[in-house]
Amino acid sequence: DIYDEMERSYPARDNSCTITINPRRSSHLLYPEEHPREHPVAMARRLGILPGGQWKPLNCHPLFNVAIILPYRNRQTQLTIFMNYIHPFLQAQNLDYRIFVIEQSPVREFNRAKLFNVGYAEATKVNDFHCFIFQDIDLIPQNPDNIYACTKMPRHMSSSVNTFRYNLPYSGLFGGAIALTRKQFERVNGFSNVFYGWGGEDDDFYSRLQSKGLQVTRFGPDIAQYYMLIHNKEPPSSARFENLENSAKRYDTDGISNLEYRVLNHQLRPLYSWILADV
Ligand code: NGS
Repeated sequence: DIYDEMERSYPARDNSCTITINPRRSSHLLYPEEHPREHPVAMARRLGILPGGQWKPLNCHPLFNVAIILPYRNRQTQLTIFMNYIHPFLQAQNLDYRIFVIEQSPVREFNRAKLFNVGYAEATKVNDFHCFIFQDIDLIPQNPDNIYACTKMPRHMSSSVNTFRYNLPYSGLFGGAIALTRKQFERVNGFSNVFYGWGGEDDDFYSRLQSKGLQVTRFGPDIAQYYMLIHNKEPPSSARFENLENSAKRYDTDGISNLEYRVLNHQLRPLYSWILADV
């Protein structure tokens, strides 16, 4: 039972929100690109979302407290599609959540992993989040039972993606969308900061989990289904294999322990908290 694997953020009490997990229910969402888009201000008002993309249920006590961290640069259309889709999805799960978009300033190659670390650090400054979801904005969860909260072990949430014909390409894949408690994340010193350019940072993170004996959880392929928004592939970085070869030497010294960045700008936008960072 999936529910037994969940790690609650708040103790159960009278009038705790219930979340019914039904493994047979799968909404096969097709073409989220074609869903109607609403103005962010109108959407926030209609759905009762607070500035900075925060929401929690008011008629029951939520069980899960989650920060959703999205690394970002230059993908406005995808961001719009993602936000239109994800708020109703998260509200249906009765989560106490807040969405952070961490945008990398121009010029240097994209550093997905370091942006996750920045998201963790900035989110932690504003609230004592119990659970973190780190995910790419091109991934749309298709099954409403794929609960956006943490499990007893770190969870690979996007193990069943349409572009891989809903198969896991390799057993150590830990990219796309993942969920970790703050404790689990801190235990491995977060992500490595050295992976500029595409590829390898997720493999490095997986090796960090293994080095601490943290087994990875995955829900079944029916539940873990994602639709990937179409975009051009990034050219892989040439440094990624070299960085991976000496991963183990950097576990304790490279991560949230030595994280350095500058916040250039930040705004509480209607559907998310926006942070522009120089990393
Ligand atoms: C591996 C990459 C990972 C990446 C995975 C899936 O080869 O970072 O492919 O990529 N590792 C290295 O490059 C060392 S995907 O097919 O989704 O674009 O996540």
